[in-house]
Amino acid sequence: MNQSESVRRKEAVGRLEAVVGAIRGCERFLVQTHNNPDPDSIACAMAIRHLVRLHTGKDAVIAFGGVLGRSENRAMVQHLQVPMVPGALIDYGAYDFTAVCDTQPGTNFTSFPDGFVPTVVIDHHPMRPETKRAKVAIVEPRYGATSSIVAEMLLAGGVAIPPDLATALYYAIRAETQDLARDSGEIDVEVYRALEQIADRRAVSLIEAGRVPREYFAEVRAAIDGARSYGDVLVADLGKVRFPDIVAEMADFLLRLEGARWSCVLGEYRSTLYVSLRTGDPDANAGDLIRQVISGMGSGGGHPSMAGGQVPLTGFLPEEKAAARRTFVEEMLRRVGAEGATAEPLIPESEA
Ligand SMILES: [Mn+2]
Repeated sequence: MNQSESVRRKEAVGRLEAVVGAIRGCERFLVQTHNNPDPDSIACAMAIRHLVRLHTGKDAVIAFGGVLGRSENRAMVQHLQVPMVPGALIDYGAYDFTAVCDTQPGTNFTSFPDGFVPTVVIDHHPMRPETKRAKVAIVEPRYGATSSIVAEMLLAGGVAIPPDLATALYYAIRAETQDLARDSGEIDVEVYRALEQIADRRAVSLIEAGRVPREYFAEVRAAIDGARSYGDVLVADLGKVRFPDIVAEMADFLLRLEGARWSCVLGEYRSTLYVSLRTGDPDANAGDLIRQVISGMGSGGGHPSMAGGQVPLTGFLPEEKAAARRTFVEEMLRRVGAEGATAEPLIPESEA
């Protein structure tokens, strides 16, 4: 082990001790994912729940906001038997320990009541001022996944990782970083390799092959039919969607187009406009870009190559909703230098 490795290991053990210290002496435990939870958020919540059980013998409730939409995520929860409770059913005042995973307070991206201060925050997005009020704040934007942060803590502290938890963390890092290809670093690779030894690879393949309903294909078609290229920027508005995660999924899908530098997908779900940005440009920063574009409209953030945001549309007339969508797209195109480019359908009429 070289010097920087041993420093890192000490830091990871320190984080573990801080979380365990916060757990000790508490009675009622709640772990919160972000809204419309993804594998990274779910796996991190499972890890905290595991630590709670290990140190107190008690069970922690895992709460989530929004919907568990994407088929892979539903398959993950089903195969790994993760008990998840809708945030609307939670009395947040009834817990003396709360942890939030893969997001931070003040993001509008959890089912926490306004101004709620969790005991522990674990996240890999840029630090937010509200997070400083938490007793334990572990915010490490250098990590490709929040699951890498917790997995490193468990591994460094010699905590045995049961196969279901290892599978969840492994799958989470895999999904979040597109198999270590996106926004990931040395530590992600290291913990991924370690988890690979314990994870149930068959369960991973079952999760990845999660079945989708017929409507899913209609949404894929809407993305393809609606996609317009503005030079090397691809934009698709899905209109109303069955669940919000499809917006991010289609942004990944469309970025596969040869020569595309950016993809941007919009979709409306329950009076909220969801937007996702992806880029393959190593000099660009999708997270910074979305924050600039969405400021004054809603909230958003993310990582160098992937980012997302929400714009509340409650009470908007149809034309006001259309104007919000247009403003977002125009401002985004302007900031990536594609203003004035003519819109071309992804598939020309003659081939459709
Ligand atoms: Mn994440």
